[in-house]
Amino acid sequence: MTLAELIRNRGPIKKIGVLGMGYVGIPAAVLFADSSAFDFVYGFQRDSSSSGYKIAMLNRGESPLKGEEPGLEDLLKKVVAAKKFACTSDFTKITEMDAVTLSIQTPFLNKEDLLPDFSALLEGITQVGRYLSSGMLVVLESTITPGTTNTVAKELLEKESGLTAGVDFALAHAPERVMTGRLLRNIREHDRIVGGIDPVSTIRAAELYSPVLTLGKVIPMSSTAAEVTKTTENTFRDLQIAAINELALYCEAMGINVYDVRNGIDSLKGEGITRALLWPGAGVGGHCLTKDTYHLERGVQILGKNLLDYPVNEPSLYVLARRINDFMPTHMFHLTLDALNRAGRSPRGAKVAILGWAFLANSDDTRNTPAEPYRDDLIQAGATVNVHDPYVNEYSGIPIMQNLEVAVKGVDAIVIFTGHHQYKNLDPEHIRILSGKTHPVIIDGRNIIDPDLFIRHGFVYKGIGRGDKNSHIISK
Ligand code: SAJ
Repeated sequence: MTLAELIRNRGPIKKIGVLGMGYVGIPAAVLFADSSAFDFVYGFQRDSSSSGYKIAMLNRGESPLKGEEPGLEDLLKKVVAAKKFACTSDFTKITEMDAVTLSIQTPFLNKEDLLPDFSALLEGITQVGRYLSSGMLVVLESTITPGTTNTVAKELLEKESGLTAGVDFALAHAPERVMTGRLLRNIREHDRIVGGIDPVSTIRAAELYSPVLTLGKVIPMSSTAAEVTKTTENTFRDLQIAAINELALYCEAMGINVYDVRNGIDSLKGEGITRALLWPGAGVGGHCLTKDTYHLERGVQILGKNLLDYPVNEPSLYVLARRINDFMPTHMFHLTLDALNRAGRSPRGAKVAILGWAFLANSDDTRNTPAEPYRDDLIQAGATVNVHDPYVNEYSGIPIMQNLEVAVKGVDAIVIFTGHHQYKNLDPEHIRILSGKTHPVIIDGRNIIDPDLFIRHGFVYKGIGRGDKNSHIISK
């Protein structure tokens, strides 16, 4: 019997399992459960010491995600009350599912050697393989090195189940495209890349995602093309950010305002002129842009081995972009040293308040936050550092303050690392009094404050890309 016949006999997808209750898995599971096309959704979560708490929370209809996620909590309460969604650590229930998706983190172990840490993903795939039944669909939503679905994942599923992909079960890659703060909207409204290892798998996976799409549509392709699409869209975003970050560094050196230049460039409109100018800043964090370039690089090394025609001894443009973006926290440190010096202070013994620990504005997501290497540099230089963030409750080994006044009390410098809306209306006079300094330092890593306002109140100001202000005269 062919896979198409097996799937026809099994009938439409009714029961879905989602492995990995995080920023990707939770909204996906809730939207599947809320769709009238499906009967029931299990969220599968390991009952581990670090994340086992999520199981009880989710079954109470409470979201473990702390940042602002419009609509998620209400929808979760609705599907739990309707008994269409439950979270469990009993992976044997996978056998009952028609389709299983995996949304598990795929960080990099070593970026230099392009070595990813697939341990959590492989453990998840092993669990699915153990309880796989014929005619089932398996979908990888995690961002992975191109070629992974049709090799590593396929082989492990076949080894664990004794079944054959493309014959006994369907297998596809349908990468997530969500951003914290708009998880539900992104899943509903973004087009969905769906890449099967064969056309039958692609069609079955399209059947899974179509019911939850409102504005978005399914874009079918092969699993490898889907993997390259996902890793490349993040690599290109990182490249665009690196381009404007480099311009910001140039503008500082030339004494001009990068935002004037950006507005100028952006004004050239008209047919065929596309310009995706992004925003310079204190650094690029998160779980995606900081690693997907390396997945793409690894993919071409594996799939394009000895076939790639590229300028000899020239670095990858994409990896260079990563290095420029990874440099921005160091640049923030250099700006801080220079400003402290202008205020007659050295970093040794200085007190600094970092405003914003999350990598993204108005979120609680601290993965690969660019503020951490900056804090490390400050401490290395002998400074003491307070960290404030309205959304982040805790972070391993670093106390996070929720009270802004306490965080800036008695400090020599205030350094904005995340563009949370709470920081947009900082009152310079109030902050200056709390600091107890005549010329406190303020470093704006996200261009959210008005430099002139703070300069008028005696601050020593520095901003990313603000060559027009960074050597301002210090007001008496
Ligand atoms: N950043 C800048 N300048 C910008 C935009 C972002 O410095 O103009 C910084 C942010 O401050 C942050 C980092 O880059 O530290 C990443 O920000 P992001 O807005 O890219 O947020 P992510 O990483 O959560 O979302 C990206 C998105 N990818 C694309 O738009 C191509 C999202 O659509 C993906 O779903 C997500 O990666 C992912 O999960 O892959």
